[in-house]
Amino acid sequence: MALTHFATSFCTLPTLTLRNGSYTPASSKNYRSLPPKVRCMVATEAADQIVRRSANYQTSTWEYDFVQSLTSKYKGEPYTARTRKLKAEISMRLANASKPLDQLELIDTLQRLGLSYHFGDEIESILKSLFDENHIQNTKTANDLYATALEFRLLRQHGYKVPQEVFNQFKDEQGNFRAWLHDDLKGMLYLYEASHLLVEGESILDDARDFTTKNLEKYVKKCNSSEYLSKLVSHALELPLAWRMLRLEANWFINVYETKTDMEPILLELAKLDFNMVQAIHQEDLKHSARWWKSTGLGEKLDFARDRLMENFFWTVGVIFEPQFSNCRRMLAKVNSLITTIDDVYDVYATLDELELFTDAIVRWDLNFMDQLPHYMKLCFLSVYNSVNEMAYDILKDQGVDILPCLKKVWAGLCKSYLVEAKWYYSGYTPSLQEYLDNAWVSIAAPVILVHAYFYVSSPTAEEASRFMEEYPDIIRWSSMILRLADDLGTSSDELKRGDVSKSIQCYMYETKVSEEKARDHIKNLIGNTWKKINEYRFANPRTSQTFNGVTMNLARMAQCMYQYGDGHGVGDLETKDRVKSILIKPL
Ligand code: LA6
Ligand code: MN
Ligand code: MN
Ligand code: MN
Repeated sequence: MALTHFATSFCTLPTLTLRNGSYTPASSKNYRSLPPKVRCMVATEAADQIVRRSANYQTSTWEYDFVQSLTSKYKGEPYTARTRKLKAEISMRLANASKPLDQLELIDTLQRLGLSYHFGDEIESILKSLFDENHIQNTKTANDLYATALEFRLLRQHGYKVPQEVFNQFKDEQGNFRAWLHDDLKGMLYLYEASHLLVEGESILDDARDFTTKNLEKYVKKCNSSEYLSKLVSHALELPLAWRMLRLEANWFINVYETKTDMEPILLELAKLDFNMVQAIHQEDLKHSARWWKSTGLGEKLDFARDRLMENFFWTVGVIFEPQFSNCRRMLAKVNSLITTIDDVYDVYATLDELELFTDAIVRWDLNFMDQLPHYMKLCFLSVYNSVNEMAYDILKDQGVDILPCLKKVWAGLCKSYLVEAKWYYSGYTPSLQEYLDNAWVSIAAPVILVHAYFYVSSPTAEEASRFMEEYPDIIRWSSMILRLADDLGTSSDELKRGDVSKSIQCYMYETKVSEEKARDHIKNLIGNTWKKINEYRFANPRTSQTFNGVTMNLARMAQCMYQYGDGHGVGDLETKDRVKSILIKPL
């Protein structure tokens, strides 16, 4: 649809106000042509004459009645009894395994099958003692790349920073990986996965990542793709384990594990049973969230905005899947739905004048400001206001901490960052990549999601809560950055077509004059570098807020999942539809 917008303020370039002061553009060269027609339009205040943009989003691909009809038999006895029995047997195996490698392999399989959360304490104590006795360096594993890489990865995944130098033994005098490793496919695969747990400056792991990627790619071209190991290799090359959404990965691996010749039936049985039982809980959370979404009426009344309850709920399962966190998923489904709707208000539908008013109302958090809003914005404002106040009330009631100031602040920050982008768009300004990212890690809404989640998963003491509210941990910024960059890779082509602010790829192209392909590679590299910062953060804070650190990493993983093949969030019938089916609808 043509981009046409009317507002009195368009004739002059607006002053761009950032949170900490006023912003004056560096030079006029960063102003491109203004959005089509904006400059030559005669301004009008009459709402019925405002021609607005449209993103032409499809309606939801999921029917409300279908969602409410979901049921699962995997509830209560005898399933819980059978799970208890299987879990006890596996615990015994973990404890009685005769050598560390057997224990490590079992831990790896349990993680991949999505079962390790049942054995958290046991796994933790096994890894801790291996780390404390410096097992990886004291064992003569010079000819066993697989065993070294497996132990290295598991220890690092659990926050133990074993030194990258353990891989020096696999290099020759010239510092190259030894020639015979080329034939060690399994070792190569495990080194590839291990190398993604690197931090900035770890050149041995950087080299290992390049070396294994190249060799595994060569192998994939000539292999028989139906073999177990080949399936793992192709899958790993698409995305490493460290970056994968946990439930989807568990679902995929259970199916592959079933085809493994020496698989263990007891593990397979528990994995399937547990997956289905967890799915039954997710279905109840989903139904609850869908009833709430319907009750807001936003999906029907705001036809310009994405009606994506299912996708919004799917994100919450990516962020935290464990059964005991239903409240967190239900809360996050609301937050995500509100964010998705309001993002479209800012990016697609509203005029700049309306956006100034809406931002003001949210910043002040004041019902008195509702009078001045157009009707559709009243709906948005009041649903955010009511939902967020209610969440703050829940935490006040259950945990005795008043988090409303913190929630108000993070929502205000989001709306201010949206407004910055809207002003950039209407003034035709293209920021530098850095200037864009300083705002865009906020405008992707991940800080809102993560700040809400913090209080629902961490149950902080009053003191911890106030420390958190004073200064958010850096990991929030890194996770948000990955969500932003992945989203830009998946959505910016369509966004720019319908009319939107330049995103990271376009800012970088404009700044450095490189091709789109080069710019995309640059953004993918930034994602890799940001993961290094996340890893660093975890090694520096290994035993604190583990659940919350997991949530932040899971949000980044979920982003790489949602935007793996394009806009999996906004375009409902891409890959997302099948993924949602396999995680939320179909039992194994
Ligand atoms: C992505 O859409 C979107 F709606 C978000 C709010 C980001 C993540 C959403 C969750 C987790 P879009 P923009 C619900 O690509 O405008 O329009 O920031 O986001 O690029
Ligand atoms: Mn948007
Ligand atoms: Mn936006
Ligand atoms: Mn986007």
